[in-house]
Amino acid sequence: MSGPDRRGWLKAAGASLAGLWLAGCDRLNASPGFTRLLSTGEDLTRRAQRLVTDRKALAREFAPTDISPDFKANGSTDPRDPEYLALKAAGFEGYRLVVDGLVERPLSLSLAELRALPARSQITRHDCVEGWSSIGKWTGARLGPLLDRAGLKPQARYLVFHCADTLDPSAPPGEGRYYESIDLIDAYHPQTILAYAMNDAPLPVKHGAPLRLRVERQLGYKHAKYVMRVEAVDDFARFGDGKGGFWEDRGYQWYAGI
Ligand SMILES: Nc1nc2c(c(=O)[nH]1)N[C@H]1C(S)=C(S)[C@@H](COP(=O)(O)O)O[C@H]1N2
Ligand SMILES: [Mo]
Repeated sequence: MSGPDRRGWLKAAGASLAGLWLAGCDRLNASPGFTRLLSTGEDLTRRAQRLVTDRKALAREFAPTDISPDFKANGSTDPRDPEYLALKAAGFEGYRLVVDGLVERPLSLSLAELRALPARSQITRHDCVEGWSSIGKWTGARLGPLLDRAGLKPQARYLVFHCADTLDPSAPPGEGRYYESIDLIDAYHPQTILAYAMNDAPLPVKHGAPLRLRVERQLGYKHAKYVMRVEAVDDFARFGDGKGGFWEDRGYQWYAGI
């Protein structure tokens, strides 16, 4: 806002609105200060609303004909961790998604139970920080209703996704596992799902079988594959190096909005 404009606004704002009201609508409308007051108020409201609603806007969705014939796989594509190999060998029969931490009712869900939850399908573009993009169709359980089933405690602020794969082989045994975290705005975004299907087929191993996160308003590294456990926390400082994710601990931004 320029200097004179700002002074005009302050003057108008300082004037008694009751007095202006009594002066009559015609004169009000004719008053440049009042018109300015209204439009400035509108500007501010619009800008404040954008700050809130931008995080809630939907990611673009595409048509079936846009689906990439060869969706690239990245990072871990064939985990060698023994627990994962055992689950895979049994066709993920024994797989359970654990939902715990700051929840009223911890959950342990089979794939059949996950498939029975409120679901969503979407055709979206995956953007990797490395500069490539692919379009795919994802189907999965909506994270919001799943969290409601577990009942988040009031202190819960983030969700930490614990994955089955070790991506950093140089890390000490038991460390170097992939993990990620998101806040509750993204958790309750309508396109945030735990996907068990890709392009109308069960999720392939290279894309995160049996379950991976889709958090469509953020870059690829936020989309945790091989998700074993969702933990509700008040703070993610105690995980890994404390930055909220495998790649965040190695310098990437925690919030990777697109
Ligand atoms: N568990 C796990 N999740 C992961 C990764 C990983 O290595 N391990 N790589 C991330 C990165 S950088 C990208 S771009 C996407 C790749 O998903 P895709 O293999 O389905 O393309 O997964 C993300 N999630
Ligand atoms: Mo990525």
